[in-house]
Amino acid sequence: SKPELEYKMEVINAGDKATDPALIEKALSRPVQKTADIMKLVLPIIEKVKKDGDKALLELTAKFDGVTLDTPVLKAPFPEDWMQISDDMKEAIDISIANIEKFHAAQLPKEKIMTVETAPGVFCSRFAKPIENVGLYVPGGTAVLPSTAMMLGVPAKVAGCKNIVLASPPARATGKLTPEVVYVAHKLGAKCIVMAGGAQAVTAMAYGTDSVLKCDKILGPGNQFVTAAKMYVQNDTQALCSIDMPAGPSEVLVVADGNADADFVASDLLSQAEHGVDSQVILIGVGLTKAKLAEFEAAVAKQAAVLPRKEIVSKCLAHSYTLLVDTYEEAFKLSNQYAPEHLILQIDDAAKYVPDYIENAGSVFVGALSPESCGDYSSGTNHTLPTYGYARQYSGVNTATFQKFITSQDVTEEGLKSIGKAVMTLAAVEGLEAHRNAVQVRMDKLGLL
Ligand code: HSO
Ligand code: ZN
Repeated sequence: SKPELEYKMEVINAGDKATDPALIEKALSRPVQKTADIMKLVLPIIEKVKKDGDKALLELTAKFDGVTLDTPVLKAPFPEDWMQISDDMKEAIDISIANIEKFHAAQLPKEKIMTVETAPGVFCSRFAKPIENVGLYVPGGTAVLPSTAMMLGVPAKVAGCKNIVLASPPARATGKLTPEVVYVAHKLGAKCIVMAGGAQAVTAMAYGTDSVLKCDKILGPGNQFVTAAKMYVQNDTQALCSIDMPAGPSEVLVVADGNADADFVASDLLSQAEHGVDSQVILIGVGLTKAKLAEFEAAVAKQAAVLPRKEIVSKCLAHSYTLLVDTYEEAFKLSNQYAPEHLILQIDDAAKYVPDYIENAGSVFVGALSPESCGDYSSGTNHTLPTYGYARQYSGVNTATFQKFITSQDVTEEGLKSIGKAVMTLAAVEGLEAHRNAVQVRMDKLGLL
């Protein structure tokens, strides 16, 4: 018989008076990613798709996904029989899209153009324009991920992107795309779905092929091959393509105190752990008694044992940590240091700490009744968030992710009087006489000098 699975997280004392800071450091460190090795495998794929376009896509989809297609692209309007889903599923998607749309529409600039008179007669403005062509990668394989299609597609639609292209590999068993993903694409008004995965899909969208529109920005999570290909095309001026952010394994940090419901805490830890063996799960316990900690641990073991993905969960928990601290301040200090993708607060008066105590996090889940699952699917916030500590400098996907902000200025005669001398003085010190002269000629003609 199989050995019993274990569902245990290592416990570390991590308050300000902790005796071993190295242990805390270890608990909060992420595994090193080896991009160089992956790049060796990905480069030939990129070269092949750049050279042979559609033909290469078809070959690679046959090789990696075991599906033989006539054309690599499914064009809108999408055939009904490719999006057969239950009414319940439709309703779930419709509700979620509506909420995501509301939240992302509220992020649009309030006015068409924002103008500030910085000095008398100097009018500086800023306005937003959508990125024209965007490529959204929706992973396939064993997972079905319509939520990813929603989280990337809805803000793109709200921002007003002209062409939304999706890419997702067809399922080995059916030779077709996930019907839920096709339904979402239909609701988004997507132009087409590239039926390919991995680096080949990213390459096709970055450079374009006969049937795939070249995209200006490529977004979406994926395995190491997808990430490597995104990094490559972002750095290739020939592709002239940007990406959303570097992606690593998903992660959660739960802060829980003695009054937290052990079943709720356990359920949040496990919903992260089931994502994958490399998922990062951290629990920070604030002022827990021994008995309360034991209650948390028992709830984790009990819920985990009946999960379909318990093998994954067990492996994930084996490299996960519970950090014990005495105060909320200590908890937030550690959390800000870790910069989690998801931060869940199951503490008294959780709302009181938002936003003042939070410096680094992708998205925050406030209070006992706000599980990460709500944000993963239906509440309206985006689930494409910075991982790997990038929450220190990156935001999650939002409406501005799909926009450029363009500035403009309108300088009047009064404006030249205001700043002309400063401009000429700075141009002179930089030795840029033509710059200085561009102001001088104008001021001369106006009789300002
Ligand atoms: N928690 C994942 C998103 C997701 N969860 C998709 C379920 N489906 C990363 O934020
Ligand atoms: Zn999730």
